[in-house]
Amino acid sequence: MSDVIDQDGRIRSWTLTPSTPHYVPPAGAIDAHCHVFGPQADFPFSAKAKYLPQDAGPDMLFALRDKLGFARNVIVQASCHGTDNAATLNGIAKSNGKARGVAVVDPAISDADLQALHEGGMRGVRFNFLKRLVDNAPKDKFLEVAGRLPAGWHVVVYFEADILEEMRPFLAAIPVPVVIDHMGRPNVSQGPDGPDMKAFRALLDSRDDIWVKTTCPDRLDPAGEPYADFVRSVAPLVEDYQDRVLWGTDWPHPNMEKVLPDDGGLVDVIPQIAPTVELQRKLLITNPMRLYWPEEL
Ligand code: 0GY
Repeated sequence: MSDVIDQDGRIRSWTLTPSTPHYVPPAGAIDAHCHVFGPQADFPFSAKAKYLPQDAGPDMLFALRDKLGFARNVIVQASCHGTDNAATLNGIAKSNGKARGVAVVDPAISDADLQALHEGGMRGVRFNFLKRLVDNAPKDKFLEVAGRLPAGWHVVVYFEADILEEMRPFLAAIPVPVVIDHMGRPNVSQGPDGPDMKAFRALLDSRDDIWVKTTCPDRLDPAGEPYADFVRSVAPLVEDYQDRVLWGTDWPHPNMEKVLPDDGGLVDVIPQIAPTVELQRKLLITNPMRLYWPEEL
């Protein structure tokens, strides 16, 4: 048994000792991509889960939020919970209005159940195309449900750079705003003008309501801190698409158990990809508020 695997074989993919970041986020900053796992006694994992993590519930998430200097969270339903959004809804409910969420749904979900998710604080659905995380990604059914989402919702799409070209017609057909997770996972070692970033910019240029999470240096830059390749590839993107970028910790970092990212170190990447106060305000407050708390603007 290793330090990160418990006696039931459940994995811990987050550090127990995150550093306090040097960078202090502006008041009201939003961690716009994080998850909760369980607690499994109340919210068991899906029978189809591709990984089985240890509990990382809302109390832990909110303690980290406070330690890192954030005010709110956007909790994205993790694939290990399948299409039962109860754990994510529980996190939102426990947040005192400081969290909203993105659901994962069976495309056959009823309109009434979508509305119930809205009332529980969900503001979008996520379509996951990573074969290591989900068995099926039925584009036709995804488009059908995307056409009947509650007003103001968006679609979050998770895919990797090698399928960007084949994703284009599908992404073009989504009838609501689109948010791309982790920039579609480009190879950041190619730099800001490399083929992956070029292709991703072409996608952003194809419609003005595609947003992007400039997240996951830990996943995208295997060299680790200070994530130099990530910074040099992503800073120009934040500058050029400054009204459509979001940022998040990705805590509890599903499937990252081999190298546990230091969450404080991730926060310290922010001023490197968004070097001005104005860019930081957009990235951490204005942009996520527009998607998740528009009624407060
Ligand atoms: C992420 C990335 C991953 C996992 C999930 O829902 C999930 O299980 O999103 C991953 O393994 O790349 O955004 O958390």
